[in-house]
Amino acid sequence: MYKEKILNLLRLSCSGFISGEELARKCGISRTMVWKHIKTLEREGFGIEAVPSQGYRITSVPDILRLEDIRHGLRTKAVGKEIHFYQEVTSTNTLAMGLAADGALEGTVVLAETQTSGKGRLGRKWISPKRNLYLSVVLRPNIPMHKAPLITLTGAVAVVSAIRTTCGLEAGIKWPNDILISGQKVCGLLTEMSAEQDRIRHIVLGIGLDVNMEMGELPPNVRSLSTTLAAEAGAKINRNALLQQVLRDLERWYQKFLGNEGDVLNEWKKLNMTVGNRITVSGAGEALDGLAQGVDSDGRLIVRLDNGTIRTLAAGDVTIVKKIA
Ligand code: BT5
Repeated sequence: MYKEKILNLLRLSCSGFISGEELARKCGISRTMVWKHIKTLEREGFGIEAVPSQGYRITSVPDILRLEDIRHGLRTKAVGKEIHFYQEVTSTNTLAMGLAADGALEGTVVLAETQTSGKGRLGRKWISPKRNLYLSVVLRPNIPMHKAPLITLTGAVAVVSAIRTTCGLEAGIKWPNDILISGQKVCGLLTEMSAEQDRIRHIVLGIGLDVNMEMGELPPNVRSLSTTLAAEAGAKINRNALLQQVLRDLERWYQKFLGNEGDVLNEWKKLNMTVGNRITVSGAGEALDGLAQGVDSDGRLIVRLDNGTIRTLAAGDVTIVKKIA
């Protein structure tokens, strides 16, 4: 508790330096205790400069996820109120599905530094090196099952918004679940649900966001199609701040979705990079070639095939063959 207070005071200090005496007074502890907490912070990876007669100041923060930093100033009502944080899990989605089945509250988050069996769609793998973001959020929307794909679209809109706010980068959405920057994948979303008849019990929205890893940590075939926020921004990203923004934007867009799903669809249409282009869709039976015409009110992709037939697809892997201005 004192360690966190000292950290906050160091961060807030406008002159850069804050004396050991002032830290001790503000925390109501001895200067020796202040010194001990400073040493602990250094062991956790904070760079702290100590200058006689001036005091302490932070010179660098470690690239670690810290619950205290994520919770501090988060100000959401539900999303991220409860966060289960692990250094390593099999898959945050698998854990979140288990928690949800056991009655976890809406907005509960499972967060991990790394995953040993990160999941993509259709049994594919999500490679999960450290220094990225892997999280899953439990949601309990009162919607019919056929509307569930809209949760993926809502998540994508929220993540794009958070990327813009935190990193100043423009990202786009490739239907149904990819977020791209400069045409390269930077994030994948995986929505899983439990339902009985047409009633949704719970949905887990999983988000894998490539942030600060080295590109060399991905195998060449995946690397050639991907990027990271740090690579695009040209600087390391503060993952705690980014995650906070993802949680805030998710809550905001999820509430909009519950109020009027049309708001989410309109925003999604502005951000999407699929509609209006010639595409090939695979993974949904035979490969289809055609023009992506739009998405319907359930988030399904409407494709006009070359023979003029209209197909509405609930799932698939899209390759953009030709951009039509
Ligand atoms: C996805 O599947 O894009 C959904 C990924 C969801 C991952 C999150 S992480 C937190 C939560 N817990 C989980 O277990 N999963 C979710 P899909 O569209 O099927 O894309 C999978 C493909 O993306 C793979 O076959 C690779 O080609 C590629 N890929 C794998 N790891 C990647 C990475 N780290 N960055 C970019 N592309 C990757």
